[in-house]
Order: sequence, then C-alpha cells, then structure tokens
Amino acid sequence: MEKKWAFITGATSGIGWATALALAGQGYSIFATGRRRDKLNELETALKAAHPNIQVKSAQFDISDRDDVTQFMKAHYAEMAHIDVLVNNAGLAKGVDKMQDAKLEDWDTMIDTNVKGLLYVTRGIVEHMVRRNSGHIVNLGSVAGRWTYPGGGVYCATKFAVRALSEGLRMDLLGSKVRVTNIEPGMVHTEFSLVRLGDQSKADKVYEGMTPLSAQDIAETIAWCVARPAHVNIQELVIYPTDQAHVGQVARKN
Ligand code: NDP
Ligand code: 8X3
Repeated sequence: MEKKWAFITGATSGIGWATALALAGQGYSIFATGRRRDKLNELETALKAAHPNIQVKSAQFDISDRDDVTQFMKAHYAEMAHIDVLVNNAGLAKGVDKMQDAKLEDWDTMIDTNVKGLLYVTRGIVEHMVRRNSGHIVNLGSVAGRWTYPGGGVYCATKFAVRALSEGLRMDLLGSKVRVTNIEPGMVHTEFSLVRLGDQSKADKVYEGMTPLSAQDIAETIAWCVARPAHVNIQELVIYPTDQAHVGQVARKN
C-alpha cells in the first residue's frame, strides 16, 4: 500500500515535534521542517526508533523567506505532490511590548513567519491536494486569534489572520475533498515563552503555579482531527487548560 505523508513545519520543537510523533503513530511517513538542523536530526532518529515502518525526511529552511520556500517547493515538487496532511505549525511571538514601545523587527518577524510563511508553504502544497482531490491542512491558530490582550496586539493580529486564512481557504476549496482545520490552543508549555521573552526564568514564570497544556495534548488533538472520516471536517477547535478560563485569566496556586 502507498505510504501516507504528513508535512510538518516547525517540527524541531514543541507542538510540531509532538505532532510528528503522533502522526507517525498513525502510520504517516513524516516530512519535518524547521531552521535547526541538529533538532531535525534528533527528531529523525526518534521517529525511526519509535516507528521503524515509516519513512522520514527533513528539510531545513526559513518559512518566512519567500525565495527559500519557493526554491524548496521547486526542488521537491514531486514529493510535495504526495503530501496528504500539511500541518502549518511553525510560528512564534516576539516580545510583550506595548505597541508604542515595540521593536519593528519583532513585528516583521511575527508577520513574516506566522502569516506570510504559512501562506508560502500552503501555496506550494495545496495545489497538489486540489489536483488529487484529497488532503488535510491543519493550521496552528491560537486563542490569540479570537481574543486580544495587552502587549500581544501584533501576535494576536497574526493569529486572527490565520483564522481568516483558514476560513478563506475552506471557501476556496469548497467542492474539493481537501479539509482545513484551525487549532486554537491556550497556554501550551513549549519553547514558545522562551522564544517570546528571551529568558528562561521569565518563561518559567508564565506557567508558575498552574498546569498548562502539553505539546502532546495538542498533537493528540491534531491526530484526532486528521483521523476523522473524509466527509467530516473539524473546522475550528478552541482548547484551554483547565486552569485557564480565558486569555489572561489563569488560576495559580501559590
Ligand atoms: P516552539 O517555540 O516550541 O516551536 C515553534 C516551532 O516553529 C519551532 O520548531 C521553530 O523551529 C519553528 N519556527 C519558528 N520560526 C520559524 C521560521 N521562520 N521558519 C521555520 N520554522 C520556524 O512553540 P510551539 O510549539 O508552542 O508553537 C507552535 C505553534 O503553536 C506556533 O504557531 C504558535 O504560535 C502556536 N501556539 C502556541 C501556543 C503556546 O502557548 N505554546 C498556544 C497557541 C498557539 P526552528 O527554531 O528550528 O526554526
Ligand atoms: C499562544 C497563546 O495566550 O500566549 O498563542 O497568546 S497566548
């Protein structure tokens, strides 16, 4: 039987890494991407050890670099034609500054990665899914794509954009069998806060006294969405930790 392939961006850490393992557990061969080659190698080793029957490939590129993505898609055109599941996971927040104080480079990084990068990768793969009349695109949105919070305006705007893009893509794909799911988690303990705040002790404080979601919680949810029968499309899912009622409303034990 022909292998099924999942293409996962940002698989070097957190939700992407856990999703690679979860989908491999469902028998998917994995095409993992990210910017850190050492982590991609580590993931390849872990996947092959846990799931010897699947195939694993990886590629190192920056999704926010349009030329990089275009070059990758051209060079791997035949392989992209066989991707069954695309998980647009790579993304990040930079800083928590008020807009009047923020660094323009942080805004560029978030918008270029979370919005433009997601679009570049999607464009390279979705045309093949349409041609084959099958496929599933899972986008990593966020509760930040529904509700805004102080110091998060631009990150939230990128995740609002991801929700709009998921909705728009579903409309453009209507009539085909290609599914689009927008996953919208609250607080998940990954490298996210370290990347955002640039300091491990500040990052640790974000999760102090509460139980956040794990990357595996989200990976299992993604795997469940993908495993629904072909006529079922889970369009959107909001997932909070029990200790979080809303953005900024967290129950902490002292
Ligand atoms: P991590 O920081 O652990 O992982 C982010 C991944 O994105 C890494 O693998 C990183 O890889 C990759 N990445 C970042 N920028 C680029 C780029 N320019 N090109 C290619 N890859 C890139 O965070 P999470 O696992 O938490 O984040 C995954 C997704 O989930 C993000 O879209 C995030 O916004 C979203 N999310 C996270 C939540 C949380 O609380 N953690 C909640 C809701 C949504 P590398 O550095 O190797 O390039
Ligand atoms: C990450 C969740 O609430 O930190 O998307 O913005 S939050």
